[in-house]
Amino acid sequence: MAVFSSLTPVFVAVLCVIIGFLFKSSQRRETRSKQQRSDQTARPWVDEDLQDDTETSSKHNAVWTLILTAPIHCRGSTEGDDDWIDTTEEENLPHIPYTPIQYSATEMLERSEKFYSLMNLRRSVRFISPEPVPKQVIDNVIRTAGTAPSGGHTEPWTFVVVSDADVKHKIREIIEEEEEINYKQRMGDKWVHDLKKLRTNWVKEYLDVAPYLILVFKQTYGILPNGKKKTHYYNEISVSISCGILLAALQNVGLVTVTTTPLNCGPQLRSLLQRPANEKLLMLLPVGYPASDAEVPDLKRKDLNDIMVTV
Ligand code: IYR
Repeated sequence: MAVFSSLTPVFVAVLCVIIGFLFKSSQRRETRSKQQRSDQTARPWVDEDLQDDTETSSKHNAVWTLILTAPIHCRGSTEGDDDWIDTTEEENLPHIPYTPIQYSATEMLERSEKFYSLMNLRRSVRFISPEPVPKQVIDNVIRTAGTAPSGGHTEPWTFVVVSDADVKHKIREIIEEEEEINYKQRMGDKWVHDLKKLRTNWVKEYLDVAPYLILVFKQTYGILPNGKKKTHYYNEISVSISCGILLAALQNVGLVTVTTTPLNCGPQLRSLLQRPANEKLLMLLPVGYPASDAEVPDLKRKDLNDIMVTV
């Protein structure tokens, strides 16, 4: 009895520690589930592209099934670093003199004005003519897009050019089905209301009509001929820059497009086009001449003073 009563303060102390621990961890659980609930309300839809690491199954891509697919930022601990190269293959890349293009100040001014006037005529056009466009022009605008700078010169882009009517129609079906859900559920009232003035909806006739659809994929990592993966630094911004150059190249030849980023369509389109798991759809551009009755919203651009700060 004496031993028991002398141990009582110890028991009480241990009990307090256990109760304290249980209380703390139940608080942590509560905070986590509150956080999850608020995340869900803040983000009502999930872009499936983020979880899309499934391999395409064609013979052409059979080799991909042997390769682990998660991009570097979400690799799990079970994946081996052996799949990745740790140095670049071109450590001794020679450097050569840069050949500058030189213009006089007058020429520069003239060219800057001309180029601005040309680009200022660019509009997102949703009414595209079915009139055929020379394929070589498309080849050249894509070559031009491929001149974009990229992180570590990794050139992390794939431009899929679709002219086949059946494939275009399948693309339309995929996009319209998802876009209907986007407009009715995922985007929310405010977003849909904000777009009202642009007169857009989920019906995308241009996907059948435009002679070409260019689907721009960002390669989240590269795969070398020996199967090793290569980090594609800044792949999203690199491919976005190449899209900007592509838009300028299209404008330069008098073709029109509308920049579209179909929400939640990436995985289905990637699978339809048999692209590997390291490629994620970034942008879809229907390309052609403008329809003769094409209309665009009468938008104004911000003044120079509203977009430029000079220090
Ligand atoms: N992707 C949809 C919705 C859309 C979103 C924005 I932001 C636009 O500027 C225009 C449309 C669509 O293409 O209809």
